[in-house]
Amino acid sequence: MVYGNLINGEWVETGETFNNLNPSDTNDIIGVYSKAGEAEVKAAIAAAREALKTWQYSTPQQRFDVLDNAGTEILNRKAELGALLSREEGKTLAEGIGEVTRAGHIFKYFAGEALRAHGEVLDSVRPGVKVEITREPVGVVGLICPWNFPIAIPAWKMAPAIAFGNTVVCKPAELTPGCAWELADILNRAGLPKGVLNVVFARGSVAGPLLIDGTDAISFTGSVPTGTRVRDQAVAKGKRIQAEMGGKNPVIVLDDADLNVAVNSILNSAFFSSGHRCTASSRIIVTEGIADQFVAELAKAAKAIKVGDSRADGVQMGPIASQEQLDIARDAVAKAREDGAEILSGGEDLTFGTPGYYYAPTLIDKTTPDMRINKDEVFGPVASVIRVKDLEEAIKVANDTEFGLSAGIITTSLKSAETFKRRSEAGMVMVNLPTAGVDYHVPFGGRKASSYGSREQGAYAKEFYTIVKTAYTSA
Ligand code: UN1
Repeated sequence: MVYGNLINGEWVETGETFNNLNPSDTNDIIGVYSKAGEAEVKAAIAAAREALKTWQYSTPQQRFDVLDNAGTEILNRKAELGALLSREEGKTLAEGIGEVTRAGHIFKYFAGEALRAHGEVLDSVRPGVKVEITREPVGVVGLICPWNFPIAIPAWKMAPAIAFGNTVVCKPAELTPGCAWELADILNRAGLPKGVLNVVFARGSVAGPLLIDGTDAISFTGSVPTGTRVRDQAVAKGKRIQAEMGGKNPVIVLDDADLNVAVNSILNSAFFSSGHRCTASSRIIVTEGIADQFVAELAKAAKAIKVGDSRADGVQMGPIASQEQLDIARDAVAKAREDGAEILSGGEDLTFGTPGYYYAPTLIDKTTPDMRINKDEVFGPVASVIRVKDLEEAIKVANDTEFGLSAGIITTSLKSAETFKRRSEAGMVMVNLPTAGVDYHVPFGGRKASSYGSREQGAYAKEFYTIVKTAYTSA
């Protein structure tokens, strides 16, 4: 069977295919997918444009029902979909099931959001005149999704788009088409009229320009270079754009930190999911008093992480998702070595009897803020330690980056935590928690080069997926 592209409610095949490979064992072909070209992307945009004519006036009940049905099916199938996710992306089975659960909850949340009141009514400054502020759909939205959250990210873009009456053309990541296909199938059977959701497995270089041209808004999550290009092209054409890009997320560990909290939260956000999170902790900024003890404990814990086939029992970290990402991790570690840093754990490939992209959780010590390892995003299981004198220096180093997505502090001092929350230049700040692993009902997004446009998720999603109308009535 070849998995097709969803265009106008039909599964469309093109003759050209690509394979979905398991990064734990590249001999394992998970599925064969039909590659969309220019004609299919254009057809998908046309179908979405046509469907918008009626879907924009659909009732909240219709939208609720579709999203609620989809959420229910996703939650019912979480073990099966979680296994698919783990097999195609490489995160562990538990992480895969967790992500599918999150996707199910996102659909349930936005089902409710379709019913909630989003407008306002005011008296005009003129007598007898009423002002209504309503929110209308933006139109056809283009969703460009990354491979690292193959179900949650498409979910948190599709669900609000549909909840607010938009129609959609989604371009999933080429590396992880499996979950995107399942999501398309689930929504297609959940009661969506044809053309409201279209999913095309096209190359970014093909789909990107067509989506920017043909849609009314683009929601992008991915790398900084691609996101910046998409943003600039969209802005030049006057299109609404939101882009979630990279991070070089700092976490500060102060002398008064609870050592267990520090080790466990950094273990989680630096190494779990193989570091494939834009919210991953990558710069660990530690004050001198606790540095030696903390670094020794963290290195011990990093070495003890059980790496292996993503779906095997007891595995805590799966492979890296692709050869390209593996090369980026190797290269970043090589540069750190060249720059004089010290590798405390990992820094090498691992083998487990299958051809997979296995790399050891890598902790690098004796780094300085200006080293390349502290500037460039690795997007792999690699974190570096920067030692500092005090909170003041820690905050300065934490903010000394072009990025500003997530930032954390581990401390038992209320005063230090409050100071950090106020002065951090990140969009999301975490106290005594991992920098990754965010809730679905609150805004997600960063500052500086990490993000552009309005926030995703929670009630803030409506800022992107609706457009405001101000209506005056004199009766
Ligand atoms: C999380 O930390 O749970 O691509 C979510 C990413 C982010 C999502 C992170 N947009 O990694």
